[in-house]
Amino acid sequence: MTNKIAPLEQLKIDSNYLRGTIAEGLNDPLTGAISHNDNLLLKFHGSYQQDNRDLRDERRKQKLEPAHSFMIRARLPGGVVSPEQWLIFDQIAQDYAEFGLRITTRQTFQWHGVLKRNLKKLMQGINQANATTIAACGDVNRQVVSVSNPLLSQHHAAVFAWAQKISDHFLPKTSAYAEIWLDGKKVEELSHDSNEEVEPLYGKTYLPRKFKIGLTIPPTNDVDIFAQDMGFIAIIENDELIGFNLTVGGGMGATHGDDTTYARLGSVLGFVTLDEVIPAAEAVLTLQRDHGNREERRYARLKYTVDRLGADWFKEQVEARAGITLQSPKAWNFERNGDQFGWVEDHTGRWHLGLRINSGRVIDRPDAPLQTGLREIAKVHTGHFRLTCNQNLIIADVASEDKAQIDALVEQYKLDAYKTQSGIARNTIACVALPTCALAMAESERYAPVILPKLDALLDKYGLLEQEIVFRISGCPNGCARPYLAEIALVGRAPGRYDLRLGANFKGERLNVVYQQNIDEAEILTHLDGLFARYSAERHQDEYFGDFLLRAQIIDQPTQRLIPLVLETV
Ligand code: SRM
Ligand code: SF4
Repeated sequence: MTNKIAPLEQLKIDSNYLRGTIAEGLNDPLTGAISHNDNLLLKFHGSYQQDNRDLRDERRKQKLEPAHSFMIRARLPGGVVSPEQWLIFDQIAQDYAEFGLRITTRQTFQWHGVLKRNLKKLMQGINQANATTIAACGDVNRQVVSVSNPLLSQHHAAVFAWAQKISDHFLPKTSAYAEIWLDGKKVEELSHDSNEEVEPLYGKTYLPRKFKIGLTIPPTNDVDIFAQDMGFIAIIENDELIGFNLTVGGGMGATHGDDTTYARLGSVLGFVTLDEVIPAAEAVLTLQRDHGNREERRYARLKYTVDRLGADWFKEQVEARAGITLQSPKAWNFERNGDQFGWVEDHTGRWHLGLRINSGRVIDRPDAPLQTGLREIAKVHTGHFRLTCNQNLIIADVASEDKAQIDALVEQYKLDAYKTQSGIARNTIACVALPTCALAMAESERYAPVILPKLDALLDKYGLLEQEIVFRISGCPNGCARPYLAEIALVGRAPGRYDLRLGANFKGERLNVVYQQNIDEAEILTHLDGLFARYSAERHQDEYFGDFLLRAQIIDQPTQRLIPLVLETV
């Protein structure tokens, strides 16, 4: 193993706990941008510098600097938002952002297109809503996601409380955030000032790479538990939450043409009791802190650490660090990784309304003024909102007598798209991609409304319009829409060209495989036309599309790669 660390590692060391020169850069009026290094550090504060890629060429021709702006991501554990918070988030979107509010695939909000001069005001708005953006991005534990399905009653609340607790436990402690964004006002948990003690858990170099945690309650897998670095599958016995199955090493990101990078399903390490949750979680996170690859960021995620050192070794180390013995995993059964829509009543008689928000974009369009509609609902709603990992929304905790009022607003503002959408449309996720994402190779969010009607037409031909099919589009192989867990996925290669991947299962427990590489829309539709025809004619009763493709041997059994080919760091 060489001792050469990745440049970002040195930057973290030199940054004085994530300060860098961000504050100075924000005050520089000569440019709408900040420096490259500050941009890398800014991620830890929950923001990315971007530029509008639609305008790039034109501005280059005019010898102007790119149209720089910032994306800001909130940290909202479990995706829970109060009506008061909603109204503040909506107001800052109107005041400072360009593309409305965006519900992400990790059940939080992003604001895009924020100019440098407005960045601090937007951050302060989020903090006024009693939320934060710290560690929403960067090499730290990110937004902790938690099951959204409100039918899961009292266990739902208990699991959400665990999500909150885990999120708080792993929050960075540096006071840099308060200094830069809140004018030095130090919120309690960020108030350490002794240098050695600033980050007791993370230290100066934080984690080697991003780290993601999720919790869910079977039969719902709406968080895609096997895509998380660390996952907790709730185990309920005799109507009581007794603990969790612990998973480690899930992740989606890969690079086209590089087999040493790959999507991986989390491995189930064992069962932990409630007392063991925090010690076990801390053991996993610190193992990754100490053993993750800090030389080559490509291999720095926990999934590569687990594969490099072995799941058995990893399990022993978790036990040793946490001072526990992991029990054998308990049985679980998932049914779906998508959302369900419409009203459902919970065990206390309160109601929850699942609404489909296409690609999570809450914005006023001529045919559907969603942002206005949700603002009007937030003004009268007395419960809360729940963002889902499928980019959708639940208006949660509604009294029977208030349902009619919510229904009327939903209808007035065209928030009831789910009622007329096909089974595939209701189960679609598309990542942001163009114009804001710097890494996009092809369209995604803007392509979903183009391809979906064409897929609907094919499905209709074969009487499959109501069939639920998980469909996901990512503008590049980083996989922000978790495409490798979709029955049908498009992964961008170049403008208008995608890999067509097929055959994950409906419950998010199997990866799909590449069916065709680098094809255009006409080819995508031709392939799917033939496959839908066969599915319609040959499927077994209640058989999902992904399962059919595997049974009919149209695709090969996906293999879970265990050891990356080139890794010489141990
Ligand atoms: Fe992501 C990078 C958007 C969920 C894997 N992701 C990015 C960036 C920040 C691009 C960049 O680095 O410049 C994208 C910003 C686009 C924009 O304009 O907003 C971006 N990721 C998103 C969001 C907004 C997609 C969405 O449509 O909702 C999601 C925000 C989640 C959140 O609220 O925290 C989002 N990203 C995911 C997920 C899904 C998940 O976590 O469940 C994944 C796959 C799971 C995983 O992490 O393995 C994901 N994003 C990546 C990767 C690949 C990481 C890897 O291990 O290789 C990158 C690139 C990177 O980190 O270098 C990336
Ligand atoms: Fe951008 Fe790629 Fe993520 Fe889509 S999958 S948001 S294109 S990084």
